[in-house]
Amino acid sequence: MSIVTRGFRGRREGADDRLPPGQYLTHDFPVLSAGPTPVVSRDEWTFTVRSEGGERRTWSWAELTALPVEEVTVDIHCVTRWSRLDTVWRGVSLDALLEDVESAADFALVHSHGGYTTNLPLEDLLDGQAWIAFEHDGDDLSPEHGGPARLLVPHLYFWKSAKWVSGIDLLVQDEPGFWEQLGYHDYGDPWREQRYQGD
Ligand SMILES: Nc1nc2c(c(=O)[nH]1)N[C@H]1C(S)=C(S)[C@@H](COP(=O)(O)O)O[C@H]1N2
Ligand SMILES: [Mo]
Repeated sequence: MSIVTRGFRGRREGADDRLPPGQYLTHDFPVLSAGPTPVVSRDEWTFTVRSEGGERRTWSWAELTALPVEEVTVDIHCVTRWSRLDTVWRGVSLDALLEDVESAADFALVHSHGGYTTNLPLEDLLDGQAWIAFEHDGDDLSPEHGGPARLLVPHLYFWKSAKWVSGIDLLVQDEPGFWEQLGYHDYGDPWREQRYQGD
């Protein structure tokens, strides 16, 4: 006789614990872009932070890659329900970039070549939570995945990880980005399933 009680199955280690509600696991790397892939070379690439007072700080490719480069292994979750585990990236943390930017702003609006935008609280870009990433799984980031460089903010739904990132505006007041204006959640925490406004 076997007595199987649901409560005694124990906690399974592995993928199940790492999948937020409503997500499924995928091993390929889907491309999700709201428009055509902009062509930006490393030579012409720049990244500009504009503070709430209008002060600007711009980094060239050489200046970006002269900063400490970190390798991170993270899980990513798209609002269309696919998740990938243990994706490997190399890039520069936003902590390093924002270190000597003076700001009292609470919000950030991220801009991309091609016009895409997305918003998030500034604190979600800090403390080792966000990177400007330019390598993925050991290769230069391909154009369709956001190369030369994209934002990587893995703790929020992946639409916050702006591809072809060109800059960040630091704002006193929150401003919705591209998907956020179209009804997606302002914050987008996958573990709280914040897909749409009101979730
Ligand atoms: N510039 C830009 N960034 C973007 C998008 C986009 O359309 N344009 N799509 C977002 C969405 S919805 C997702 S899920 C991820 C997809 O990244 P991937 O194409 O590398 O999988 O990029 C995000 N960043
Ligand atoms: Mo997405």
